[in-house]
Amino acid sequence: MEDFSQWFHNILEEAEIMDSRYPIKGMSVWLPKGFKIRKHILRELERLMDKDHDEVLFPLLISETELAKEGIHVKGFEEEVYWVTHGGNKEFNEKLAIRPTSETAIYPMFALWVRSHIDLPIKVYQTVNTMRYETKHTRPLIRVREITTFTESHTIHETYDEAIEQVKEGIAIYKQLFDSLAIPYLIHDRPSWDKFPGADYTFAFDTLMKDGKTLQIGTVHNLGDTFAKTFDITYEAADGNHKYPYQTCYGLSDRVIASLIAIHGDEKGLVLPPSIASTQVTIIPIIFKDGGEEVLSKANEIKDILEESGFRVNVDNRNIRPGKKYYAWELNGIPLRIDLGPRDLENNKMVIIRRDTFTKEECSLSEDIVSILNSYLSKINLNLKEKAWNFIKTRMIEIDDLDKIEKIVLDGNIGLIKWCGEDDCGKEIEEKTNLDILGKRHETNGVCINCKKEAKYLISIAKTY
Ligand code: A5A
Ligand code: MG
Ligand code: ZN
Repeated sequence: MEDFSQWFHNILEEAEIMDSRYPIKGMSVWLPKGFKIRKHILRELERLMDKDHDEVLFPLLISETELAKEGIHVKGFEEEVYWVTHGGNKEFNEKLAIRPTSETAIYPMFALWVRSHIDLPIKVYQTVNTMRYETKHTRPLIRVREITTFTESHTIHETYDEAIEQVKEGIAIYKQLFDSLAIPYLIHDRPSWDKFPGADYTFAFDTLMKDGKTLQIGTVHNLGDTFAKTFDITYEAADGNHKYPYQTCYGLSDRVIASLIAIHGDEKGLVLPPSIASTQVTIIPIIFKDGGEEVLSKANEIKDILEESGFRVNVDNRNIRPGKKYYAWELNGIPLRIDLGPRDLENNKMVIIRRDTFTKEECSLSEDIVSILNSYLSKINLNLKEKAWNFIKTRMIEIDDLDKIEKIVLDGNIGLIKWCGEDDCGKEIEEKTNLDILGKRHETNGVCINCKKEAKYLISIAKTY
């Protein structure tokens, strides 16, 4: 892709996903087509979350006292907080923070809710907007100052082991979500200097944009008992002792939607995975002067059959040229198009066109249309997944010479290097290469690429958004 940034900007506008002309930096408007994509993704995420979490909704504002309680946490966010200082003309005695994330909104309430071990575990999530005064270059969906689709989970457990397990469950849920969206990801154990402020450790999901820069699309944190101690959350254990519980939190944002659009889209527009396409099949009746009614009624008949089996179908019977309809189908990324004209009817067939490959195939109208179209949708899903995973896999390159890292990564790759595990050495690698360490992938041996001491981990290094 020549210029990914420009392409991304254009597609949001042309496919009517977002209007980024809103007159405040870092904030955009969701347009109907974009909102539908958002809705289908959220629906899938909620389906996964609801299996083992309860949905809640906390207030937008956090008192300064609560926000300031956890020292490391507030330090991590202090430059990014939006403050509400006035009610009308009256200045507040205590200013109020607009949540940059909700630990300090939720945990004072956890302190009230948690009494006994029988109250645990608690697993809640909410989808809200949060605000972060980002100073890096903002881009719609990718780095915004108002995150409009922040799905954050917060859990609380009796033991540290349970928190460790919950982190694994959070990772498993996000894997299922990304798999259903055909978004490839690498999971990294974040370096200690870049973990979530207040967490014991952080796992991040990273994906690769077409310009070779990685995007962090989700994080899962083990908070240990740090916040429990700060917010005085205690429970009475079975033995009658009062103890601090252990917590985790994990979150996703608009970036999931950004990566879905960016990874599957092409020069012609969006390419939506069938699972979240609000229209999965569009039927285009090719109507000339004669025989129009018959074609249209057949198109509607096919639509009814498909809808009955759960497909999301549309008959594009607008009074415009077929070429314009094809163009809209391409731009909007509808997985399948069915062309149906009088000739086709005579021959008892229809033509099926795939958005991902543009392959055209004829299909007899006497066949089992439902199972044929189902198999098309699975093929599309599989193809999108394979293409996207191949892209990221071919761009992971092992490097053993520090001097070569920067060039190889700036050519659009993710570098895999060996590291000793020492913070100072890791930060030095970042400085020398001008890149970011994404985190550990797994343990290894050999020598550290920088200090030449014994290596402990294979880590990824990349140019990040
Ligand atoms: N409470 C925890 C879950 C939390 O806030 N974690 S986090 O700070 O890592 O944010 C969760 C995810 O939100 C990140 O992994 C990233 O994908 C996304 N995110 C963070 N800042 C963002 C921004 N300014 N614009 C868009 N997405 C952002
Ligand atoms: Mg850094
Ligand atoms: Zn080293």
